[in-house]
Amino acid sequence: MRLLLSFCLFCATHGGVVKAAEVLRPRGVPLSKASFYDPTRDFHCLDGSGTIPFAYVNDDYCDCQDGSDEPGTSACPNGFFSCPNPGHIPLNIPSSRVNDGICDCCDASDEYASAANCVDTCRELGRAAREEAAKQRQEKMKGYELRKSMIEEGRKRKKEAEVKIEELKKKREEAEKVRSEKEEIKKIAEEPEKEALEHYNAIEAERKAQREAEQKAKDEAEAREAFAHLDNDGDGVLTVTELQSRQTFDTNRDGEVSEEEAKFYLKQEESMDLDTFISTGWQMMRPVYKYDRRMFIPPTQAIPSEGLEPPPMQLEEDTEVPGDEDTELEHLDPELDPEISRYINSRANWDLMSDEDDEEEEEEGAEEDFDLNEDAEDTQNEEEEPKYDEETQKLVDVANAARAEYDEADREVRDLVRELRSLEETQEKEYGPEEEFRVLEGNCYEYTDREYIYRLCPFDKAIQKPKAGHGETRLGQWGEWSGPETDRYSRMMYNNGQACWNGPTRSADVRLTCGTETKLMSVTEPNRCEYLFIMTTPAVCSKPEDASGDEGFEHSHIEL
Ligand code: MAN
Repeated sequence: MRLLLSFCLFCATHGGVVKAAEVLRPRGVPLSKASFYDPTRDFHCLDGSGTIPFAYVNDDYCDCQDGSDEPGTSACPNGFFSCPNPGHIPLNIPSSRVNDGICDCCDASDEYASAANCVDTCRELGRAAREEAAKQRQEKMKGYELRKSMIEEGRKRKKEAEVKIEELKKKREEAEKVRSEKEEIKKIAEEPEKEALEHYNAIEAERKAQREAEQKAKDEAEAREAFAHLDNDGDGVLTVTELQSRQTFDTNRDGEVSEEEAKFYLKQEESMDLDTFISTGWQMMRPVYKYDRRMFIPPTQAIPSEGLEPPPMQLEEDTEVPGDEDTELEHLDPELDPEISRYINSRANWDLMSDEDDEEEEEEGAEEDFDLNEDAEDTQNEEEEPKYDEETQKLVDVANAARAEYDEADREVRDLVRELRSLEETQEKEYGPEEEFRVLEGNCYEYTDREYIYRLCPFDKAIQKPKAGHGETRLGQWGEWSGPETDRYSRMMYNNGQACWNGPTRSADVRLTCGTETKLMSVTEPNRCEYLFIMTTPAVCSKPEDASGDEGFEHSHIEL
């Protein structure tokens, strides 16, 4: 049985189409192994497990451990059958599929003894495959051509940047020179200015001290006068009773000055002597006293806030206080004088604090808080504003102009330094072995999935943005080329992105494949906060291999 089958198989194939250039081999043997099957010699199992007469090859009995003696039958469970597939690409299938009733080979060679009625479709399939391969080859070629122009453009930009750097360095040098000159001019202008200001400030300080002394004397005289006015019995001491005799101190406007109201102004004491009155008491009483005497003068000194309570409410303009002959109300019309107007408002505010029923006044006063300290500061600021004499002003103006020119020159240098640094940083980046990736810098590419918009700006950053809502998540900054040693420029790594909650900082791995367009094809997140970008770009297209070998399939494989 074994011999017969072997012989018949040999005979059957031997009768097939044979051409001079074709290699004869038993059924199921791939071209690459044809030389091991020589019908004139014994067959050596390919794994060295034994030697058998050649007639045992394809006799439907498994002799070799690796199944190499039965390439054309299903006798060995671990063997392989090679479909010659003339007109298309040869294919290896497990030998268990031989004659199993299913067409695996397009040339129907795997079903030579079954009832499957397989039809040879290799020529059509081969044609379609060749057409597809040609198309892909063309695309690759186009990509390769584009890559060449990217290289050209990249090299051009590199040169331009080099030239620009040289230019900027020169400009920076010149700008630094100008800045030094301006600095010198500034120093020269500031010298006399400094001297003049020192001198001027000394005079000013002296004048100010004099003014203050005069003001102090004036205030004191005013305080003495008021004290004399309030000290009914002229005994040199203000008492509760004396203050109670003045409507001025009727804080709650109930028609009389209570002991409590009077004591407020006496700092909770029974009486106050002239010295205490001058140093502190007058400051408290002055606003109400002045107002009621219609001699409002805006306060110039801060009143200690400690114990400051609402002053009296008596606002009627026609209130007559005995001895109020010296009225100056005419030039203190609240309509015309903002200070007095503010003071009146403040009175209204104090009214509010002591009389919550008075709603009308509440509205008026709520807008503004009267702050005597603030007032005092305002006055001080006004006083401090330097106004120079003509000579000093001239020197200040010259120095200001010199300072402005120096600042301008300094800004110029700093701008140039910044521009230079950014260009030099660019030059330090690696744009591929032939500068082919340089043109990608400055562009950004987007990919949108169900939830996010991803943006990749090569050599800069990778970003994730939710489609709904706003705010961006930084997935990474340009890091390095990270492809394998043999293909380093096939992967880019962007790292140090935003920290992932309870995880690592985000990072993006960008895989580059050949395409006629630079385009993001997909973005996924295979591990939490680790993103995988697939991008096509002509920059990685290599020259397609010669396609002439494609036609060779048709006559490459003939069975024995
Ligand atoms: C955001 C996005 C996601 C990421 C989670 C991690 O929702 O950046 O891609 O997986 O944060 O918490």
